[in-house]
Amino acid sequence: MFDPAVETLPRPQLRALQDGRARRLAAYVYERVPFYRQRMDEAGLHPGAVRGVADLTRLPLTRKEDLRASYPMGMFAVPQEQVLRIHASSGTRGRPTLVGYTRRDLETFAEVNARSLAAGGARPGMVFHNAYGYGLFTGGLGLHAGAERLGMTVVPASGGMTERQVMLILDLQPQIIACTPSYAQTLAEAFRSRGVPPDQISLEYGVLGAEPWTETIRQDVERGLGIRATNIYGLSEVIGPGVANEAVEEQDGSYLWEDHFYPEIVDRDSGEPLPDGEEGVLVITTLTKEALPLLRYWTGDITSLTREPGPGGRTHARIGRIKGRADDMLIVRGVNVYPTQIEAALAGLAEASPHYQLLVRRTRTLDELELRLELTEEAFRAVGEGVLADGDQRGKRAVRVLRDAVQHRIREHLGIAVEVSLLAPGTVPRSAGGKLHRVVDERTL
Ligand code: DLL
Repeated sequence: MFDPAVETLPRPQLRALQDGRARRLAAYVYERVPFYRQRMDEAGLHPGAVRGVADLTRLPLTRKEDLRASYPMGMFAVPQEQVLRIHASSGTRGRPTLVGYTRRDLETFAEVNARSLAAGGARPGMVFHNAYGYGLFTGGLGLHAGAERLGMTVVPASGGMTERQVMLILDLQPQIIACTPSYAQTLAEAFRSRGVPPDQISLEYGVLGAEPWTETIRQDVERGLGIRATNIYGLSEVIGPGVANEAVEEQDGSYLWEDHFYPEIVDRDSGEPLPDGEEGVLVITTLTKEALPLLRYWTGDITSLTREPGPGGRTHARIGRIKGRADDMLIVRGVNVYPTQIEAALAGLAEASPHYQLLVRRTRTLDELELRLELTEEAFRAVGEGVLADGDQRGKRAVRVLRDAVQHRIREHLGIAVEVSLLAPGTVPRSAGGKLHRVVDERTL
């Protein structure tokens, strides 16, 4: 552990720490952020009346629109001269959301990433290959700072230029890598096509996140790179990467560093708080941030939370895998579908590779969902080649059987019909370095 005293702090003490910080936060934002002063006045919550985090839950949620409305820096709590760095969220539509960091915020950013990396297997002295993008995106610089804080040798590879990344990894022999899970898949394929087997790749650990992924993808990259992978979570508005990460020896939920970030799970429709274990939207209050403190920020990410201490002694809450984003949920003929549910439905189907794309389109009034699923090399050799080369009847029958099996699984799991196209290995788009978008919703294009 990077900071055992804090990471294993007994829950009553952790709560007392949070309560003290919540009191200070309430006074801080009331004085410095007009948006929050107004909200607190409207809720009849004077800062002096805040005794702890529980009182803050009387305030309404803060949403991305609130940050957008005050673009670029209207919600900052410090003058620009005290802002040492700006990052931006990776919004695909319209203006990005800007976030700022004071000197102390940058220290916090480094600290939570050092903790997250250490939980993921990192140790001082290791070589760290950082393939998250450097720039306005928080991934590269955030993990960079964490790795330096921990005392590793950082290789700031950034995203993309896969051949150069492969060469750097072979030459510098890093023990740990950080990148998106989809880019880890791209790298694994690059090693495979160079004829480098996993046991000749020096990497031992992968700290992967920034996009939704599944156990199937975890197995794929663990086998392909010969690593053990943990699920790091974060978002720019809250700080960037390092809000939460799994412990590599557990791989059972990501510890959310509660001395800095207070989590709640709320109902996606009503916004009402939900009990531990129930699935809803993660809402976070930043307890220590100076430049851009956020109270009850709606992350949009669907997950559940447990406060049961982990087997390794860490006491902070753990979040489960992010199932998807509340606003990315597909509604297909009235049925709610998260892409990760499709993956879950296919888990264990030997012929299915972890590479797929989902296309949603509307023909006249009906929504149609097409799953374009890549076959594994073995399945392709066994059933696919004949058909995709447009010949062989036996191949065709075998493909039909397989397609039916996929459709059946999806109907069983999700209750919807889906059109299935089986594709040859290597044909579905791969990550070129950053986040991969597996869903193409033609209805919104
Ligand atoms: O993606 C920060 C980050 C960088 C996290 C590197 C982890 C590693 P944004 O670009 O603002 O920040 O995007 C944040 O990405 O709200 C989630 O929807 C998604 N996301 C982040 N981590 C995970 C994860 C960074 N482990 C948005 N699993 C979040 C699923 C994730 N989704």
